[in-house]
Amino acid sequence: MLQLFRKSRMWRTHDLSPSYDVVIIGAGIHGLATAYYLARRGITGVAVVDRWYVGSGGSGRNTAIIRANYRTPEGIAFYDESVKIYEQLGAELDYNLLFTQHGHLTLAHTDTAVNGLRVRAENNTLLGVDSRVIGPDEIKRLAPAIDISKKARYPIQAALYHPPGGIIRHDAVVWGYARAADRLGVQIHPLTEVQGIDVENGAVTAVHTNRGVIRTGTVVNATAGWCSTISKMVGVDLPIVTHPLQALVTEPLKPFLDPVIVSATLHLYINQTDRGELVIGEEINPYSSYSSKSTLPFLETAAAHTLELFPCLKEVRVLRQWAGLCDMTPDFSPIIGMVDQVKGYVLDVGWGTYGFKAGPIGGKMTAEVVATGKTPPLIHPFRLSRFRDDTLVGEKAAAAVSH
Ligand code: PYC
Repeated sequence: MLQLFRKSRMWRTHDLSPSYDVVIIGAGIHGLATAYYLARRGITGVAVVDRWYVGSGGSGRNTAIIRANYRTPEGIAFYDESVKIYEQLGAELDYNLLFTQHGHLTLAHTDTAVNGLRVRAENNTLLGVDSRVIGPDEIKRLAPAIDISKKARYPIQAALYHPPGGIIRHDAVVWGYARAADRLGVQIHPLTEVQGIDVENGAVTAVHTNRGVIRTGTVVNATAGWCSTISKMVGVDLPIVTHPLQALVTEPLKPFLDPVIVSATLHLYINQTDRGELVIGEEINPYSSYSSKSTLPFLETAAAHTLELFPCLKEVRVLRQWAGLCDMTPDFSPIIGMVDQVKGYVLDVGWGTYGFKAGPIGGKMTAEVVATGKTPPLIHPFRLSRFRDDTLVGEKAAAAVSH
């Protein structure tokens, strides 16, 4: 009986202890993955706190696209490691993550866009990531429903084909990490809002929450949307502007679309889940805001752009829309690692529109930083001080959205 109970539960609830070795703020994929990889290293005095429920932020509000076909060598190497972890994560967490690698197509509708895809294909190939430029006939073979006719407003000229790309069930990834971290001894505390962080003599000493004060020497900021607010609590300013990103899901259809389709010209991305629904997204809202309300203008443009690529979908009904918050950095790359100003304060933030695909490697690297006090070479390019050193990692143009 006890065995049945233990198997069916996801994670336990706990009273808040007065102290932990590590406090991770944010129970999304990055925070939970960090906790899991810390626990795998034997560091279990870990609390993950979140102002709301597990996966309530960006982790539950994205389009769950997994890929490594980035533009910069730093980005390609980093996201490729994440894809490799995703490939065996379901087995490792013993959880069905519905990960399908049916390929990813970034469409180009102009000569300039084709040139951009060629650069990405070259960089990807040099770093061992499977990615190549293909023409309209091959695009049609991979996605038979797509309109490749010359009559289109923006006829499709080519695509970057990335066979390992795909989609995953985002909630399952979050729950899988949470359950595995819990089983290794991590405490997960939803409804625990951080209200202040004490810094004494240049080092973190305590976290104030609505449920009490926690003494700790290490705080990981793994939040999205609120990362600047949390960072201000320790006096560290982040070069981040927060924008909403909207998406929608349609009624389920019979399987007709294998690869993820992305169009930078139309600022559109579309994929079909294993449940048959189409998940469709557009560009970030063009203004900074903390609103997670979805809007009619988004629905109108997303529907119009979808029909430009897939006229056959004109009768399909939309089930729901949502919005998430994206923390955009000036170079469209994340900020990970320790900061010079405050000892014991670690960042895993600035994930813009690309945080979910990076969750496993982001968490693994953040755990390594916390456990060793050293910066692994893979994330050295993404340190906060790059904005001071002028060594930015420009990833804009690596997606259909601000990236
Ligand atoms: O980078 O693949 C991506 C992406 C899709 C939606 C937002 N970002």
